[in-house]
Amino acid sequence: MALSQDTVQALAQRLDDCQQQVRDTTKITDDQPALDWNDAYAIQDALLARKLARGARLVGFKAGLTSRAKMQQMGVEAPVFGFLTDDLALADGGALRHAGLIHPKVEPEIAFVLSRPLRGPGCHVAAVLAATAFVLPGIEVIDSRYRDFKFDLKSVIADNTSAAGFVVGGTPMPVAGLDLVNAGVVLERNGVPVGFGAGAAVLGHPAQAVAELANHLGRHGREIPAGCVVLSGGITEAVSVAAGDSVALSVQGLGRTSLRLI
Ligand code: 0L1
Ligand code: MG
Repeated sequence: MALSQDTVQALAQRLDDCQQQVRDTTKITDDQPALDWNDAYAIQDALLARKLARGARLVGFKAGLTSRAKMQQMGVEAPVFGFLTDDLALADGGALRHAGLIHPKVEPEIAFVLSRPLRGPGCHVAAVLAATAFVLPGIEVIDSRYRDFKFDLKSVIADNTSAAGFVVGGTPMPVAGLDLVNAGVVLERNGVPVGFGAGAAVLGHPAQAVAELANHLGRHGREIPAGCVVLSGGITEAVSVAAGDSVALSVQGLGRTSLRLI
């Protein structure tokens, strides 16, 4: 690691304050160009520790930047991983205050819920499918704390990969018999389709993103616990949303979920 513990804590506080006070900041690598990958995840861990200390519960994980569309949109080339706490979870059809967010966007995703823990290294698609209780449609709300969504990979990892909210719904389905590669996905904003894709957009198979998450956590001696929700990554580019918008996601074979911005 290149940063001291004090600097890691100070950067976590800066990002946490931005989220709580609904204001943006410049990317942290501008001030800390030596920041390395371990520092980036250490800042994310410190952010999680701050939230847990306030009473939040860890309920899942997310993979981000897992599709070519997202990688091109953000000008990066590798997936990133973050955490989901209970304060980010919305009820299906639920409402999120736009004024509590900086510049939110939504992403259509396939969510996995595990029946048993998964631990890397060596995790692969078949192991993920064998450990999956069910999959269901998920809409992720992202809200980078960085000005104009301008960041590099290390800065976005520190910022918990822009996580700001999520909803899952539809029909939870066991994976046996499902074709998650060819499953069609339609994202609607105010009833108008704004994003189309298929599961294959996520690393060829959305379970691949879950396997890479398990391998990432495994490198740090951790696992994905049973019962956790895992968002496998945006299938299309992220779509900006404004107050008053409603967003719905349909995934072939898995039904529909939605949220509103108020
Ligand atoms: O979930 C995601 O793909 C977001 C990863 C972070 C980059 C972004 O803010 O779009
Ligand atoms: Mg996402």
